[in-house]
Amino acid sequence: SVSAEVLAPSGTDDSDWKPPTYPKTQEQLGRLRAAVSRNFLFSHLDDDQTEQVLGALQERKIPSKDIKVIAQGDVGDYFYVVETGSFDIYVSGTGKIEPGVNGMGNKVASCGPGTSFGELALMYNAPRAATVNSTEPSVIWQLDRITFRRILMDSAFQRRRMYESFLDSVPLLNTLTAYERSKIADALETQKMPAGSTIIREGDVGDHFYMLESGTAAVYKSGVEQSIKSYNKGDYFGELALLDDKPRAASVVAETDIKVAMLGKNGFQRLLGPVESIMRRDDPRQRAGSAQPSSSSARPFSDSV
Ligand code: 1OR
Repeated sequence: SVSAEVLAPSGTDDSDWKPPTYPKTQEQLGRLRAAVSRNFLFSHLDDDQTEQVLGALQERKIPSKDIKVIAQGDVGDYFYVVETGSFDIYVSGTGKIEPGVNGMGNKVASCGPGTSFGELALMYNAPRAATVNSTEPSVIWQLDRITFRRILMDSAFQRRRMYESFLDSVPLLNTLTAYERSKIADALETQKMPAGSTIIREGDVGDHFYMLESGTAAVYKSGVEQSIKSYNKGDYFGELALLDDKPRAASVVAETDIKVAMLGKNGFQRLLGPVESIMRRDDPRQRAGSAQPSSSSARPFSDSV
């Protein structure tokens, strides 16, 4: 039963547990590998774990729009990865006005290829927190709750916990929901660097966005001797090159030993869309430009990277 399984600490009396394996054609396996390669929850698995999870995933075709794959309040049975198609997510009982007659509540998010849903109920042994409804014919892959908990959850759970208080303290992210911040946690990598390291080099192609977890960093621009700005815990940098597909506008150097949380370009685009306008507003050149288009406030150099 669900409760007995929850009480059994993993790896004790069930050492002979094996994940189920569903045979797949080469063609299916190819599609599945492509779908999970875009999902951050899978990126921390080792080769063995990846093979076990791929074996345990089952293809499910959703033939049309308006199929409820998950109904809010139900018991959680599967975790899902989207291969093709798209889904809308609804939460009811939020206290906000709930328009429409579908009884599903307010739409809170949409998800498409490479994303996943249905992890919360399995992680927290809670009822389904939302309803997930197809908006077109789709293909998804489902993973049973036991395999999810045994293989995928530990790392995801730890990462969400580990980053929770840090992400709560980043001002840029405070308009996001806790759920959106946990999705960011799934995608972050922490890197430690000694004092003096160059984190970003002016002129390089930008492939990561950074948030400073500890220590301080300084910004330098070629031709200017002194640092033009410094960053402290909770500050972010490296967004401009990603937002506008431009080379790095300045260098960022660690002043002390530092820890940075890095988000790749794909995750940046997928997860930080809702705060793009805040990042652009934080950029002093944009502020100067929009407030006083032809005044003397334009700076001789950028102090954002
Ligand atoms: P689940 O197992 O509870 C429903 O089944 C799934 O919808 C849930 O896991 C998540 O994977 C997904 N709040 C709750 N669940 C959400 C949300 C969400 N977005 C996606 N799911 N949001 C907060 C709404 C107040 C939306 C945040 C953008």
